[in-house]
Amino acid sequence: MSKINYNQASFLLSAVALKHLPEDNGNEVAFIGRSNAGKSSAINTLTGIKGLARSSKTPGRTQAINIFKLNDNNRLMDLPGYGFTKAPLTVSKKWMQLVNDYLQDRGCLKGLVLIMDIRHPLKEQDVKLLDWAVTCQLKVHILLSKADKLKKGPANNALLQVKKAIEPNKSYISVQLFSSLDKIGLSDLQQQLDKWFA
Ligand SMILES: Nc1nc2c(ncn2[C@@H]2O[C@H](COP(=O)(O)OP(=O)(O)OP(=O)(O)O)[C@@H](O)[C@H]2O)c(=O)[nH]1
Ligand SMILES: [Mg+2]
Repeated sequence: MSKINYNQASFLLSAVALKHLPEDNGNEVAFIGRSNAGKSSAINTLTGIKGLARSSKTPGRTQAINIFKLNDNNRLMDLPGYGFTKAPLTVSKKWMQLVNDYLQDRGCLKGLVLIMDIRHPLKEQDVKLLDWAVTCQLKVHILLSKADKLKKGPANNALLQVKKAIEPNKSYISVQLFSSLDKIGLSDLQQQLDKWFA
């Protein structure tokens, strides 16, 4: 059983600038990853609230930091799809700058949930983010999303590949299968977040 009632989540606010964020206290967990990877869908599945975070077939739909309150202390952050250009966390667009600033400055950020489409894991941008997180000693829990798109064998193979890749940094990085459609891995995700919010 999960300690936090994720189904009591509610929309708090949408921030397009750091000054719009709530005070930097309590705990935040941020969902990050490439556009269309399934971040907003994962938040909807985690909370069991359809349409809480807006999901879309159009990549780049989430262009602000959308914040969901779990209770007075704990928040979920839906970050804009990462555009990751050449430099690790240097991006041209204003809203990507927002993500960078958020990641660098946020004291109450307890961990990142990195969402990667299981069919396209560990793209250059994801690897850069992971390297950066390890350098900062920030914990990352990876969801290999849309696991329903693969049969069991290939899905477990993909999981094994990613496990191998993160092995040297396993004190900071963990990984699991996930599907917002089939709810694969939902309780594992809740348990991970319970730890970060504890
Ligand atoms: N089959 C399947 N489709 C999924 C799953 N999760 C998300 N999708 C679909 O993938 C598309 C993108 O999902 P979103 O949750 O909007 O992705 P996002 O990462 O929030 O995208 P941006 O906000 O644009 O960065 C939508 O069409 C979803 O319905 C899943 O577990 N299985
Ligand atoms: Mg989204």
